[in-house]
Amino acid sequence: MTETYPPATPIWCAGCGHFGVQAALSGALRDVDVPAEEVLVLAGIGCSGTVQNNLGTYGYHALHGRVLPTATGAWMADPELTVIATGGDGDGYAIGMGHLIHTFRRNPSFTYVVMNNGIYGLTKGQDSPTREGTPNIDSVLLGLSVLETTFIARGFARWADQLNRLTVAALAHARAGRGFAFLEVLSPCVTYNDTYPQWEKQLHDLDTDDTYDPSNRANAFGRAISLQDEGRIPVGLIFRSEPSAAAVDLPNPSTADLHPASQLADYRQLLHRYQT
Ligand SMILES: Cc1ncc(C[n+]2csc(CCOP(=O)(O)OP(=O)(O)O)c2C)c(N)n1
Ligand code: SF4
Ligand SMILES: [Mg+2]
Repeated sequence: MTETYPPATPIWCAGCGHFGVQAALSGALRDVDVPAEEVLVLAGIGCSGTVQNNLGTYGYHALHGRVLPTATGAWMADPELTVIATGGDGDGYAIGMGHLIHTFRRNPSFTYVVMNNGIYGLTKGQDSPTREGTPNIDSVLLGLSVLETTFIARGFARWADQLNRLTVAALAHARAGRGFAFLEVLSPCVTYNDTYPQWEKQLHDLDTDDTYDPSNRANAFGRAISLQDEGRIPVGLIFRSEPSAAAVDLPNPSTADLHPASQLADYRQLLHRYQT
């Protein structure tokens, strides 16, 4: 018999942007109509990382910075599972940054939602690599620069309608096997770095811009850079394409023979060297 648990109550401060991300994820899971038992939400370490307790799906709290390799393994073991990796900017863009670049490159079909608040919220507000006023990283630009990427979007925790649409679009992209759906959410920390007022002034909504074509990588890159130069932050569906023919072909352990006789023979030979 399987024991089930009700979703936990969020432990975030009142007003934390992560509530908006949780609402968008719950709404998107209802919209794509996938049963909770076919969904695995993984999370990194941080205030953001507790989101996987609250959704009523399978959950996994990964080691700090290691949510992407863990999610990649889960998706490879069962490509039918709806896999959603989540986490903070500290988890994903500092200790986990190496994994982000290689996940962009490998383009596995799962969703990654990063809650960016410019700081390490859980450990009381140290600078993360996206903190304004420090030499900071823009992971949207980084994703656009890796030619295998197929889905890049950015939302804002307070713009619920757009965030719901982007979350549904990300899940649909990954569930259709079109690759890695990367969604960064600007998700302010009201306690240590309240960026709501500042970000609201800086946002530029590409979804309502008729001149913008999200299928053109070069234009997307150019537009993101020019907006950055103007002190603006692009939000919306920034880039979406089909996987390239040169996409990395990942081995699939769920369909591979894990016990081929030749490997066993090699292994025995190896062991024998240590016995003699
Ligand atoms: C290996 C390891 N190093 C450091 C920590 C301490 N730590 C806990 S949360 C965190 C960063 C959280 O920041 P972020 O991912 O941005 O999430 P937020 O709390 O801002 O949502 C750190 C460094 C840890 N738990 N494990
Ligand atoms: S400390 Fe900041 S990130 Fe953490 S729950 Fe509170 S508002 Fe959210
Ligand atoms: Mg953070």
